[in-house]
Amino acid sequence: MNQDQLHRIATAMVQPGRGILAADESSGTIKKRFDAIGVESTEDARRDYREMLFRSDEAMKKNVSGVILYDETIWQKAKDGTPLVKLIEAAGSLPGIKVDEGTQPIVGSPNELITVGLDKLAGRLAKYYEQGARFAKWRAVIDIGVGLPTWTCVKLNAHALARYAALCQQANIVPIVEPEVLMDGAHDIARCEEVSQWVLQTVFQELYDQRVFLEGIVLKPNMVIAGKKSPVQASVEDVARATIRVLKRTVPSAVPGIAYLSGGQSDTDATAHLDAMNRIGGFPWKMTFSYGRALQAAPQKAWSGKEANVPAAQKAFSHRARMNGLASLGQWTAALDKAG
Ligand code: 5MM
Repeated sequence: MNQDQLHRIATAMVQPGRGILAADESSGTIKKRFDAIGVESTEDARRDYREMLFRSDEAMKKNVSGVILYDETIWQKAKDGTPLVKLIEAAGSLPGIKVDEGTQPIVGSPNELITVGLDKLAGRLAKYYEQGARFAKWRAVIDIGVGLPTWTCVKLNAHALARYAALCQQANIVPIVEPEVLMDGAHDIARCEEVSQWVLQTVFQELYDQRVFLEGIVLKPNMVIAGKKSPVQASVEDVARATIRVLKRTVPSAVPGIAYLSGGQSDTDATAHLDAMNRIGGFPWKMTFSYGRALQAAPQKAWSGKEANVPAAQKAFSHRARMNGLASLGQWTAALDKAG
């Protein structure tokens, strides 16, 4: 393991003003996104769409530190034959790869999910490194509900995340550790805070037990937020304060940075929350974005599968990337966002 390299890459991923584009939708998820804009999800359409994003010079050069790819994309070539990975590198951004293989019901707690993909992971990581991947991502999904999550779910997922992280570092790949507490339920912000704290504390205990080099990871957590169906939604400041409080209680300061998922928040909510946290400040890590939906919803709509719409889609993507870049510095304003 090259600890210097791992630390350098992890630090570059969370450098000020930049964050991560999560473009690692698996085939089922990208089909859902394309269905919403009336585009058939063929291999070529997925390539055209992602090529459009990676050729968005302004966003990629100024605000995107890294891109999380799906297995299909890391081997794909642009229309002119350039590997998509090379487009990302040429923009000064780092290619990364989602290495989990989705989820399965937990034996003994079938309403909860365990993320799978550890078998043969070491071999896959070596191939991804050769192809240019310098970081990876593994997402654990934790649902809040009546009697959920169970300790079984929290413990199993934390163990798998740490095992994945250790294998990544052995391959000189920075692991993004993503334990996502879902915002799908009707729970209030206090319940999300309680569960997020439990999950993060368990994840860091497992990382410690498995001797993961903390200076060479990036944490990708949910923000502490009320469930979508909760009648009581917290203010931007309450979300920011609760999220910082939980992270301060659970995340060692050796970790270089935190790159949040957006989790189904609106584009501007995700930006406003990140901005509010960075305005509060007083924490030891960089805080930035690793958004999928909150970066891509606008460009997807603008693109709608038409070549003629590429400039408009790139403009929409660059705008969201710039707004989130500002939020990572605590310099975003709603007025700037509206001005487009
Ligand atoms: C882009 O979405 C990612 C892939 O999800 P699937 O494996 O279900 O296709 C997802 O893991 C993503 O990286 C994170 O959840 C963050 O994305 P959001 O949309 O929550 O910001």
